[in-house]
Amino acid sequence: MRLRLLYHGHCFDGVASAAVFTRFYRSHVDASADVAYAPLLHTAGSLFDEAMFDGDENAIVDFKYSPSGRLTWWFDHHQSAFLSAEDEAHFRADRSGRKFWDPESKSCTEFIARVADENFGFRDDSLVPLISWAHTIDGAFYESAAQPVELREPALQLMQVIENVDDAFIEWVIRQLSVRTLEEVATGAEAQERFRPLLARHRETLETVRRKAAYERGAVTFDLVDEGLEGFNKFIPYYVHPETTYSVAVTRGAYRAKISVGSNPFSPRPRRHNIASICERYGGGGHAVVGAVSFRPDEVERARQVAREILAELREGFEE
Ligand SMILES: [Mn+2]
Repeated sequence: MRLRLLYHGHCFDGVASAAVFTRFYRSHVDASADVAYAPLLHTAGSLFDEAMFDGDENAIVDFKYSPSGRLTWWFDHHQSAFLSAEDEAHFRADRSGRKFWDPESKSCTEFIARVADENFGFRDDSLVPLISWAHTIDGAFYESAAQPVELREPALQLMQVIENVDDAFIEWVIRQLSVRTLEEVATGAEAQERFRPLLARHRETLETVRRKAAYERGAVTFDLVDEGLEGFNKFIPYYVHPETTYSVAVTRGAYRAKISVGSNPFSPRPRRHNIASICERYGGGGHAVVGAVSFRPDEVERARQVAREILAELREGFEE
């Protein structure tokens, strides 16, 4: 039997979900199943192509629902799991007992493990560290800003690898995690040799942000346009300025200029603004705690102006 398993690509929770589902499937459905993996990404336009569902069974984990009649298993925990009201109605009418959604779960990995245990009697205690790290990473339940910036734990090193390497290696990681422990895979030579150059690049970015970031009245800001740095670990601003409540950064990549607005989960002062609402006013969006506004790559000056306006709003009424 051939299982096609589609997972959220370049995401620790997506990879861990694929590994946990593989173990469950081999234990509960077919021990000798031939599993073919493929990543799914949030792209503009249609997300699914019927040809993706080419297995005898087809599963999606940690990604949006598809009403395809060929889809046999589905697990997701995202609030926005349905592309349309029709898709949601299709899911709610499903009686297969193999499609599951829980937007309250902090990670899809723990959701799959819970359903596999409660509904199908499957348990594998060697998966506990993988499930626990998926919860910490996907829910951003870090103990400090230092933890995701210093990347000392092997699980976080593997997260960095998963977010930055090609799909072929990610598939290798999933296959390993479906037969070995997280510790073995994360500390193994294959993952570590890929982690080292990523760590060097991450540390360079950290030093650049440290040099450029300026803190004033509850908000830190920096501009990485001239450095050509398109992205940064979102905890870096709170690591270099632990006193800040907010962070506002301007970056430019090949396809867009971007303002990233965030709030420090370890801030000494409470967040007083809904960041999504502010970003929406400028055509962007996000969540209450983090958001972004995108511009064309040639609109850097406009992006900088909007960033100044957002900063002024976040600093308004600041009290020492
Ligand atoms: Mn997830």
